[in-house]
Amino acid sequence: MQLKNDLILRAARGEATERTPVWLMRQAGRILPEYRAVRNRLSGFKELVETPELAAEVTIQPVDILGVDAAIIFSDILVMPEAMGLTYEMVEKRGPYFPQTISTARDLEALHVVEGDELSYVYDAIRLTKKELNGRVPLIGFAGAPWTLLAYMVEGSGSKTFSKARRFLYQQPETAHKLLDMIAQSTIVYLKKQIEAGADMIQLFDSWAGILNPVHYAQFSLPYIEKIASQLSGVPVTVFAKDAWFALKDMQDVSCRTVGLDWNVDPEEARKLLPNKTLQGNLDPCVLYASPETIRKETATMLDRFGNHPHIANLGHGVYPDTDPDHVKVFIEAVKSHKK
Ligand code: 1CP
Repeated sequence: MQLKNDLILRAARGEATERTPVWLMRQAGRILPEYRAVRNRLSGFKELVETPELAAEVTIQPVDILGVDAAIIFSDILVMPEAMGLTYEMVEKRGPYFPQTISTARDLEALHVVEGDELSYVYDAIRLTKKELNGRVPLIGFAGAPWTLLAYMVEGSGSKTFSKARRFLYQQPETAHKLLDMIAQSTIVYLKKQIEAGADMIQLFDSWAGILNPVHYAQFSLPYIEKIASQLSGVPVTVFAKDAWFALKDMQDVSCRTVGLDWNVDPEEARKLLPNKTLQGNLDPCVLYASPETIRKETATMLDRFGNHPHIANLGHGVYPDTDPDHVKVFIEAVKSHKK
């Protein structure tokens, strides 16, 4: 299937593009009333994730409604722990919850490295979405980075500090490495199958990168990201490690094409540290609460700071749930009409 709009793929490969491509992290489930309408008909989040027809529908909504240059498959990073044997629940208005957690080496006995079919509902959703997109824009597949998934598997839910998960690294480093390796192996299988099903691009979310100290990040996160990224071929890979400004320079050596930046990173600094990578980001999601005039001004300033460096415009993290979709459209239009 020939893509009608492949701007984001060309930017990811470092090629010059006529304009900067744009999409938003978490574009497919947080802000659109059209999403809420689908979601409210269902028993819960998991029904949506596990029903390919519905997942495809909400994946495509932001393409139709917001005009983004890529779709991201509607799923969650937590489907992976579940496929390995640790079930999650999604509690309304509170977030994920794991009835069982990992706290000792023995707990790993209940887990297995996935063979792939555990997550066939994701590949079915990708195949269906590709068909329905009919080449309009590329489709991004994704997974959580091993450290971020371990954090949820040990902690059992979201947390401000993830102190149980960090404590685990100090008290049981060998078990942590064993678990990280199981997650990495599972993720390689999973992402290869996403690519086979039609994902045009892959993003790894290391959402809790920034709570590790630099030494732990180099020991417990980066090697597993590299292990995954180096095994994926044929499509460009993006690594988004939130708040890991201290590891930016190390990303130069990771086998990915694009590095995602949060809004704490100075684009000009990132350009110097990562001369051979495409950069993605990094507008503060709170800019979208401002007036249209301010959104246009801030977006132009951000784009100018990336200059001629290969760039994919995005926010510095997921769009916040109470953002006005009309303000998101102002951001997208501002990127599209910007003169390089
Ligand atoms: O039904 C609902 O509306 C529940 C809210 C929701 C949604 C829409 C959750 C619960 N997950 C999702 C979908 C989701 N999650 C997508 C799909 C598409 C999209 O929204 O565009 C993606 C890419 C994710 C990825 C994800 N899930 C991350 C990484 C990205 C990031 O924001 O840092 C993380 C950390 C999660 C865990 C998760 N899932 C849901 C919540 C509330 C959370 C965060 C919990 C916490 O704060 O620890």
